[in-house]
Amino acid sequence: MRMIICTGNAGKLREIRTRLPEGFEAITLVDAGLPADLPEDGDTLEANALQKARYAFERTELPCLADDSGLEVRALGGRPGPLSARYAGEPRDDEANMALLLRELTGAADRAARFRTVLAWVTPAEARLFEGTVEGSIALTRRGSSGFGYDPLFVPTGEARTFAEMQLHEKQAVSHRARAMNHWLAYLLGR
Ligand code: ITT
Repeated sequence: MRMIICTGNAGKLREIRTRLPEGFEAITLVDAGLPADLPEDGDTLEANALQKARYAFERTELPCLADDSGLEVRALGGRPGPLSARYAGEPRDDEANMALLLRELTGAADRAARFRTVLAWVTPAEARLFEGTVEGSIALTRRGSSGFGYDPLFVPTGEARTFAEMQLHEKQAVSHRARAMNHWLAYLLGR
């Protein structure tokens, strides 16, 4: 099946690509002649994921998979959530986002957080959403150099290491994105 992975984020692209089964030919937004940074002006991960997948589908008529993800920190009332990419403002900057998060949690006893991914799958036949979450906590300092985004700060429950201290396959065993992909794949392959 030829499809588009509707993300401009190289880290997401890699994680999604490595989980695609045989027979899937996934092209990028740029391969499809579309902008890498698609509009996302919704208030929720669901709205943003659908907006990105629909944008690409309406212009290509190819099956489109889009991912919107957010970090929900309990002591911050669920922020930054859908605003995770631009938490510290424009231009988007992972380092500035992590610095702001550490600043906001200075002295916080409760560092619990959850990563959530919503995948939108839009085809000529349907539009569907699939969700995956992972519970964890925010480390006191950045640790590790693999992964992307907030990975140096996110420690999944039951682990001592951050996602950025893990190998890709270890992150994929528990991550929000991998779990959302499991639901998508079960739906697609189980039919
Ligand atoms: P697209 O919209 O092009 O897919 P994006 O980076 O804008 O890419 P989001 O709007 O979903 O994606 O932004 C989510 C933010 O959370 C952004 O800063 C990401 O780098 C970060 N993020 C998403 N998944 C992550 C993960 O698995 N580990 C660490 N950070 C992640």
